[in-house]
Amino acid sequence: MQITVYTVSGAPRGWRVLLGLTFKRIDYDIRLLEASKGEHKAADYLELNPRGTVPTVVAGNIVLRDSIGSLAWLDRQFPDNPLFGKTADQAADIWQIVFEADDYLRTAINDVFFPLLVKGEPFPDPDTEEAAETTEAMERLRFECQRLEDLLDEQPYLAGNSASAADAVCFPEIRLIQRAVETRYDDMQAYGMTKLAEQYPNLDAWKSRISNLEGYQKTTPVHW
Ligand SMILES: N[C@@H](CCC(=O)N[C@@H](CS)C(=O)NCC(=O)O)C(=O)O
Repeated sequence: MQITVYTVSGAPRGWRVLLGLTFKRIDYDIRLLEASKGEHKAADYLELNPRGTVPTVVAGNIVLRDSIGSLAWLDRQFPDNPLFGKTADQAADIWQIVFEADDYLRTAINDVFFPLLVKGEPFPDPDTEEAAETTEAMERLRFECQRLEDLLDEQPYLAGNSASAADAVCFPEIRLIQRAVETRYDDMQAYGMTKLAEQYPNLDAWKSRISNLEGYQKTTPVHW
């Protein structure tokens, strides 16, 4: 079955699906849309996905318009190398990490980095209301990073010995922090978020582990 993933380079939700396919060792095509040209809001794309969001996954007769929904479908359609575990307990563990990441980690990342990385704004001046909001979002982000760090204390992946949907959902978010350090070092230093490897050694090793998986390179944003 031919699987095509419509996404935007670096979009975290699109990246989730590319990683899920990689973990399951399923081949796929990528159709990269250029957000700056509004390609995700063009009429032909809106026919596939009326919300104009990415990812959209087209596989045979099915069109999937949600990243986590796509991971769940992939796992039912192709049971090898499961993304949601083999037992009920593993599934519960993975779904919990997935939704916690979607609710809390994604929100914290968005609150901290949307102005910086998407709008290209500097971090707000100290003593402003915006600075207080960014500091508070950064605290939430640190809390979420520490939770993931703790999960990796005794296992190589977030939910056990093999890469799962939990890793597919969390990896793009954590990789985005590294991206911010690489591209906006001074801003990140102001918030004490430049020494990620020292602060979160388990997360750092996990990031390398995933980056070394076969097929990972195909998932990476084109200009990173
Ligand atoms: N629940 C959806 C959310 C998709 C979503 O919001 N994707 C972002 C990119 S990460 C997007 O398309 N943003 C552009 C927009 O909302 O116009 C999913 O997980 O697939």
